[in-house]
Amino acid sequence: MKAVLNGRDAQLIEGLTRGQLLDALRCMLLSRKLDDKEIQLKNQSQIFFQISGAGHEAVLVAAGLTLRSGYDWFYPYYRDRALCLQLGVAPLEMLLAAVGAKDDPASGGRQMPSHWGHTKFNIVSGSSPTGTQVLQAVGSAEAAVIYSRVPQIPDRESRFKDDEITYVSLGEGATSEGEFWEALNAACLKQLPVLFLVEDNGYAISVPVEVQTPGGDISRLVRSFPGLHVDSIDGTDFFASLRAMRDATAYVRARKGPAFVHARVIRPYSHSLSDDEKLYKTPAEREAEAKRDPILRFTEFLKEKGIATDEDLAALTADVEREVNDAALRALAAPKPAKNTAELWLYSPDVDPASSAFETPARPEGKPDTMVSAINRTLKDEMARDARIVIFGEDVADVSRKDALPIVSGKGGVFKLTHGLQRLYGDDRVFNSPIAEASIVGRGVGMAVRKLKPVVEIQFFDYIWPAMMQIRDEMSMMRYRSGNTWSCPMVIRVPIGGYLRGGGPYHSQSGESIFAHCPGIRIAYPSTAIDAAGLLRTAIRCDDPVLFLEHKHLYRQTYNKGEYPGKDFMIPFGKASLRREGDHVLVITWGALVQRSLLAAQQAEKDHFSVAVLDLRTIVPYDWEAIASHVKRTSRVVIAHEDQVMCGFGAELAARIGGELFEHLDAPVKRVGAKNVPVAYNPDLEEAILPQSSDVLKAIRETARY
Ligand SMILES: Cc1ncc(C[n+]2csc(CCOP(=O)(O)OP(=O)(O)O)c2C)c(N)n1
Repeated sequence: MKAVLNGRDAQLIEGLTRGQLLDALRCMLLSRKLDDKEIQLKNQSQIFFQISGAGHEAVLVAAGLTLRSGYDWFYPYYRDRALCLQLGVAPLEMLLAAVGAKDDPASGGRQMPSHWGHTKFNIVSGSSPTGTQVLQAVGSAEAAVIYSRVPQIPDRESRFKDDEITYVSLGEGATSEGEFWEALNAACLKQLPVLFLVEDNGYAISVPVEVQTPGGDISRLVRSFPGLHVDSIDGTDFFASLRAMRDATAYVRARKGPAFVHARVIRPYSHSLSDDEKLYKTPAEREAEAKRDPILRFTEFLKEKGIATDEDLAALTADVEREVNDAALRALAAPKPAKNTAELWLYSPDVDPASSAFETPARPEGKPDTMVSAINRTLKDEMARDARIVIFGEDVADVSRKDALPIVSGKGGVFKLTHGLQRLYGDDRVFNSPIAEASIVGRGVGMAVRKLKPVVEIQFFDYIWPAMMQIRDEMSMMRYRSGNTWSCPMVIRVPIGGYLRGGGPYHSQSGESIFAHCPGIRIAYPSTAIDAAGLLRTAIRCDDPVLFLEHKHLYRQTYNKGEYPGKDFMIPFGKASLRREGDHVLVITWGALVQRSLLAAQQAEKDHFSVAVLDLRTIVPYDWEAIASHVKRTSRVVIAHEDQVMCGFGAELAARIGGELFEHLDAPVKRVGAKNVPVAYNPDLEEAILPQSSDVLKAIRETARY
């Protein structure tokens, strides 16, 4: 701000100087002109997608003026071009995204334009599902609180600010997503420093707000959330927006709780260039909308107040057009990503969990103990080593009501895997979450982006599905879609599988192949206590998202017990373990089928068939080298897993063995797995549905005799 203001320069409006007001207008114009330029380029087939921020500019510039770039954290919606400009993203950078350029800072040509991302300004990579960003923003806000409360984290000062805010925006349509409500729930439960901005342009593609929201007013619905600051404004009015943003940010910065601003805006252009709004909006409606155009309103205001003349405005517009045209020319000439880079950055390029760095010797201690004990001890030791590790999920804490902690022994998970961790490490690092699986994973993603190390628990594999969007579209893709600028290394521990005699369809499910089909996730599936310890430590110390599958039936068996292998023991991913030597048939297996295959192999020996049993231990990556070398030796293969045969992971292995090792085979590859039905409750039915040792034995015999 100028020290001495003269004449019209002296007029301060809402605390803004003439120069600041003209800058605000410039940003709005720049945003609109960039949209117009992209529309032109799309019509010329020079770019491949366009979605505009038109009509949203006033509230977004107001947000940008209020929030702090590179200090606060941002999860912007795809309409937030004006905000991102205000935060410092250059027009050229936006157009680099539009042309899919190699140097597009948001994604390196991997994600559609207007899916913002910029590490310099704390703008976290955006995806396309409407609503997933909201839970991640809550996780980001939660990370700030955790950093502030856990002094043991060595570099925490550089990772958070005491009064920072995480901003997240979404459309009114996206508030219909369940994840939005899970996010509000979590934010209000913990009074987190998050600012929700709903940009309500009245339509979600062609669906009007009254079909999304009962009563057509989202702010009315959220007013009863305790501690939530709620404001409802005309988001086409720059000054109303500025006041609302200032109030909301002051509330959040003062750590009074989360804030919610509902801004009614317009959408003067169609939803995207793939849409034609004339098909569902009447001409009268479109005309009424045009009259509320925020740029028009702001310009009129500046003229009325004598802040800008027509000449000033013409000069400003010409200047913006020049900037946009120059940027477009440069973007069109920018290098594109080379085709041979298409597979880069699925995983960390720096830390390879399959490498020898993760092969450390066991230093066994104590008596042989169960898989439960091995996992619990590994978590304990890892939490002591790395204060960034946070554990949350349903029932994972010892006790949420802290007063009871000295009196009761604590829950620590329905299978007791996390027992005692809260007592040791406190409830900032180990805590219960609401029953909301998307929330568990989505918040984990937000925390991992902020460089905490979430090790979350989904209580049963059967209930992982609400989190599927966060797993498949977010956790697995964060690194890839952002061109390796953002990542979310975290661990999801999940009890899986059946053989419970009474588990029924909803406590017995398998389904690792579904997740193996999501590029970007590692999957571990140990069958012994020692492997569980070694693989879990690798999962925690590596730099990728890991799905860690723990078989419930294997938790407390005696046959897979082991001595705790020490606090630095790791097993690299993608290294199978040969559980039994054999020359005639190879059984490839994992999880609960390892023991069943070993029993079958013992039986087969009575028929003089020598059977090798190979435990894969990790599904992604899997040990192709070991498979190939044993197949070449035995020439006969059985693949045995608990999951259904139909589309089970065995299908992938069988196809690859058939495709790449055909000349080494003396028999067709046989698969053993569950029948293609859910796992029924009645133990006899369960036995008939899940693969048994006798099924593996039959397959071994048929393969050996083929
Ligand atoms: C989970 C999900 N479902 C559907 C879509 C397809 N889709 C993209 S934008 C959109 C409408 C979103 O409306 P709203 O949140 O009101 O934002 P607006 O586009 O109006 O700004 C839909 C249905 C999507 N991207 N994600």
